[in-house]
Amino acid sequence: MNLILLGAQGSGKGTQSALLAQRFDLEPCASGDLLREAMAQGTPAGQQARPYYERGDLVPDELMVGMILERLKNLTDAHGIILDGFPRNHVQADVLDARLAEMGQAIARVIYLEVPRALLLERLSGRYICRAQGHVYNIKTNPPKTPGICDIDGSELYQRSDDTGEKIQHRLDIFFSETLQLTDYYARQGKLVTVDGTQSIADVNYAILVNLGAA
Ligand code: G5P
Ligand code: MG
Repeated sequence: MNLILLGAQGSGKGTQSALLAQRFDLEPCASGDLLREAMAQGTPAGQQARPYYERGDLVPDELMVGMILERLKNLTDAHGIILDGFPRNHVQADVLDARLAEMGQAIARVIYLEVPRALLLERLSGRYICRAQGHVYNIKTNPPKTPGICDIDGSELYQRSDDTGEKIQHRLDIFFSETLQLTDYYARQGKLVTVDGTQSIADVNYAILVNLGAA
């Protein structure tokens, strides 16, 4: 089973991706995590992506698509993938469909986490991420047991460089003007499932499982 998590910045893609990957033994593939890793390692792709990332703009398609196609090479019949943050526009969605078809694979379901803009802003300004593996916390709704330290691997928690006021607004503008159109694209394919993403993390997860026929 191959899944896509579609949703605005702060809708809970990363949070639900971790839960679903564990539940269904899927390979998590988060485009933002790939970029942050590449930037931290200073690879050529990371260096090219950095200015776009820091502005909150989409990284050019050819760069992003190249990184994702590389990851798809690990995909086998036995072990599906869960995509978080990719695709974000029609070019990316078309490339993904074409590549999967060449591999005799397809996307099974696209889960759209629907959350209103005001709540997204609140969530992102309270978000902290762990340095080692990107585990996600929220100072108000999902705090770590020890402030500043990841419960799971003990590494330091930090705020992302693109989680500041103006950049958050800019990223959300791009989502609502560009990426949201993909809900129509996948609805036409009969693959779209819309879930109310305003609930607790556990309730959102349960709603997804119900929609996948796995609850
Ligand atoms: P990213 O890294 O993909 P965004 O901006 O798309 O980043 P983001 O911000 O990572 O998405 P998310 O993963 O949807 O949001 O949200 P999350 O981290 O799980 O949760 C946010 C907060 O809400 C947390 O504090 C969490 O605890 C809380 N929370 C989560 N779920 C729930 C819930 O159900 N209930 C409650 N109450 N709270 C919850 O992309 C970064 C940049 O990389 C580039 C772009 O520059 C982009 O800006 N990029 C691409 N460029 C081109 N093409 C692509 N495909 C690209 N992908 C990335
Ligand atoms: Mg994320």
